[in-house]
Amino acid sequence: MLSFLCVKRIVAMLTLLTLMFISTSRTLAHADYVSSEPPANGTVTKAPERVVIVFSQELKPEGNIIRVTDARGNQVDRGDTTLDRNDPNRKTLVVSLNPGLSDGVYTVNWKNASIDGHSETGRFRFTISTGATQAAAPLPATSGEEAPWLALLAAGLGALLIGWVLRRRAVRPLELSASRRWDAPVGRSQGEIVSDQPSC
Ligand SMILES: [Cu+2]
Repeated sequence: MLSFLCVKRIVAMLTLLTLMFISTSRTLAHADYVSSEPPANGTVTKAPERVVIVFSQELKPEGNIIRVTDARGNQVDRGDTTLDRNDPNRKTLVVSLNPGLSDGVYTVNWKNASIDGHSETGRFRFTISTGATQAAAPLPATSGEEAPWLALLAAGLGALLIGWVLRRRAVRPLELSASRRWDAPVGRSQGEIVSDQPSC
């Protein structure tokens, strides 16, 4: 049976939890990066004409910027960052790029202005690789004198690594069982403490 005091406690607890939930969801509600085209850390095989970034929250029409630079730091976007008109939810930014960008790594820096007044910044990279770069990529063959030393060095390092891995494997089962043994009672005792408390 629930006493009057008990009901009061439950109501207070629920109110507190609700307030906590509301405050957390508010602070978490920024316009964060969700996805982009080209994707972050992705490689495209054709020079893109624009960079599109989707965020988690509606953005203001002003105060957003996407800046795209090449490996030397030169700006390659056209400075025309806008809300993407194709997105009725106003969560998408778009900027156009100089035509015919060459193969390489590009950096995207962005700053947005969320409808809630918050501003977030971030950056990511993408790579353009049309195949022209790949043809130039193969490393020059090592000379006949260097190769044996390199092979010996690699073999030595490999042996060391294998030895280390084998030793780790021999030790690990003990570590694991020990940690399991320690983990289980802790979890159980915490549960006991909670359930041992008088219900009100
Ligand atoms: Cu916010």
